Parts: sequence; structure tokens; C-alpha cells
Amino acid sequence: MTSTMDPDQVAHWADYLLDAADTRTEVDPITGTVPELTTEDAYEIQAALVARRVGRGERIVGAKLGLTSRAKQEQMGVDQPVYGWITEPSVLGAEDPVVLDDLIHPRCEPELVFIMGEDLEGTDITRWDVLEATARVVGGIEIIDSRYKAFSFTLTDVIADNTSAARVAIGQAGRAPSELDLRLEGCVLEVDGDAVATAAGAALLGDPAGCVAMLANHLGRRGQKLEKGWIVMAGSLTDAQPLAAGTVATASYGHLSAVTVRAR
Ligand code: OOG
Ligand code: MG
Repeated sequence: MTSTMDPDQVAHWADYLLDAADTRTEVDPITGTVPELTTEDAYEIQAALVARRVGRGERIVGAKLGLTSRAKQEQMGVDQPVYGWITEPSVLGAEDPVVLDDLIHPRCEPELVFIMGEDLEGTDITRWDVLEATARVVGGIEIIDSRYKAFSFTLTDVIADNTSAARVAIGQAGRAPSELDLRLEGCVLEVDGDAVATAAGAALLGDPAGCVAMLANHLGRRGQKLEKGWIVMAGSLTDAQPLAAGTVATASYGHLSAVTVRAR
């Protein structure tokens, strides 16, 4: 499948979403205007959007999956996984707060994060290839921030919007994948001291490494790859929780360091 969208239209919608993020203004979903928007059109807009960020000097430091757990699919009303990009300014330092003034309506979600030890390229990548190419797995929290009004969108809208990517917090140390059964890795998400959601790794379509294989194959079909040193977010294990001023969210894991984010 290829995109049939006119390049001017692709550029227009990429500018529309970048401007929404820059001005912290929620916008109507693209499908409100272009109901026939296809998945391929949406990935074209996503690519143009990320190219604009790279053009500003934002380096690509990783990639992400979204909507890989039933909890997230049900929360958002979208029943398919999506793929997007992580650029360097979105990575929070250990003590960095989540600055709410920079965002629209952020939410946090606990995620397993794969740190690639080798490039991973192809269209037949399996979970075993992923485990072999992964240096370590760490705990993380993704801060998502849809540019769409009321955090409401269709599959193609959210793909175009780089899958709501906004910030990531990555835990310390981690473990080699051979030291863990990722499907059994437990996670508790606490918000302001309350355990609001829990999951095991298998919440991610049965197998977090299988999800990363899907991402690698998606990139492979586009002549792209997961690169050595990249961070790869496997998708939220639980439903996402809103961040307000003063919110403290901690994701604790069975065998991985806990990660805390503070909203200010
Ligand atoms: C789409 C992005 C979802 C995840 O981990 O499931 C995502 C959204 O819910 O806004 O990043
Ligand atoms: Mg996520």
C-alpha cells in the first residue's frame, strides 16, 4: 500500500500538527476534514512531521509502539498498534520535571523500554532477533500528549500525530533480556501514592519482544531500521493517567528500577 495523498497536503497536515504542538493548541482531528485518510497517508504525514523536527536539529534517538495493550486500546477506542518516533529533546533527565506549560493535556503511562545493542533491520524479524539485538531492558514512563481536542482521535489521526509522543523518562541500569521473562515482568503504576493500575509484560499483545519485532518489521518495510543505542518504547502496559500540577507518578517493576515523574 502506498499513500495517495498529494505532497502539498502531506506538508500541510505536518505543519498543522507541529504548529499545534508549538503553540500548545488542541486541534480538530485531520479525519474531520479528510475522512478518507489512510494508514499510509498518516505515516507519510508522520514522516513529514518528524522530518521538520529533525530539520530543527532534533536528533532521532528512538522509536515507539503505542496501543499494544488491551487497556490502552480500550481507553482510546483504537484496536491496532501504532508506531512512532522519539527525538532527543523529549527525553527527560533524571531530575527533570514534566513542565505542564510546555504541553497540552499530558498523560503518563508505564512502559518497558528496550535499549538496542545492535542495529535491527529486516522484514522477518522475530522476538528472538529482538532479544539478541537488545542490550538491556529498563523501566520507563512515557508522557503522551495528543495534539487533538479532548485527546480524541481515530487510528489514522494518531499515527499522523506521531502517536502522541511528547516526553519519556527512562529508568536506571536495567537487565539483559536473558535475565528476565519479559512476559512476567510485573508493573505497578502509582499516582500520588495510590496504586491506580497494574499489569504484567504479557499485557503487550502477549509478548513485549514480539511487539518490538512488529515495530522492526514495520520499519523494515519502509527501508528503515532500529539502530544501535536507540531507546524503543514497547507501549503502555496499563491505561494512561492524566498529569496535573503537582502529580507524582511512579512506575515500579518486578526486576527493573522504578521511575518517577513529577508534573509542575
Ligand atoms: C496514542 C499513543 C499510545 C501507548 O503506549 O499506548 C501510546 C495515545 O494513546 O495517545 O503511546
Ligand atoms: Mg506510550
